[in-house]
Amino acid sequence: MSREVVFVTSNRDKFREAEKLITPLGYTLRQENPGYPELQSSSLEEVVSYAIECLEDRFDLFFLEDSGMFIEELKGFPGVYSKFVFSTIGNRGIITLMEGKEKRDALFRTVIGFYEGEPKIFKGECKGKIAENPKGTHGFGYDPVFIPEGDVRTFGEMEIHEKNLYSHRGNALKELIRYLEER
Ligand code: ITT
Repeated sequence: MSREVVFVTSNRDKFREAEKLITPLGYTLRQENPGYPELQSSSLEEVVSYAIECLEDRFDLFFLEDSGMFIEELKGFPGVYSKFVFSTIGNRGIITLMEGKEKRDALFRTVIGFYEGEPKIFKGECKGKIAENPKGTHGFGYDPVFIPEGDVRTFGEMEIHEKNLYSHRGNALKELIRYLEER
């Protein structure tokens, strides 16, 4: 059986993070970016399930994922709107929204949809805090403002392998890898 796995994503940084974890196991990871309709939904799981349905005729074995950052004091914002919020107010806007807030807890979530004849869902989370100021030049998106629990640095200050140790995506990918290894 082929050990090639397709990761459908427009995001090269996500791909690099996945590659770091998956290729040492002997799989080849290929990035595809065919574009698919993104459901407007309040659930990452629904977005992913719908996307899998849209693409299941295109690839034999693939996965995709949807991620979001949920800030406790902002009632879970930006959550499923993370992409729009990042492209509009960005990290500076997040820092401004957090001004004067004592509780800076936040949660990153990733939901992976994997398809090989049938869909499967894998999830990962990472608890952390919103930094007082953006820090670091690594990674992408909200990485410079998110400090994972167990460290004092933002994801933006970490190499990919370090981020993978803590991250929502790393945790979801580890679930996927466990499944791939056991099937
Ligand atoms: P896809 O093509 O895979 O959907 P995307 O970049 O559109 O890639 P998402 O919709 O999953 O990714 O992510 C929503 C936003 O959340 C995205 O624009 C990023 O800015 C941010 N984000 C997602 N994962 C992140 C991570 O690990 N670190 C920092 N920001 C992240």
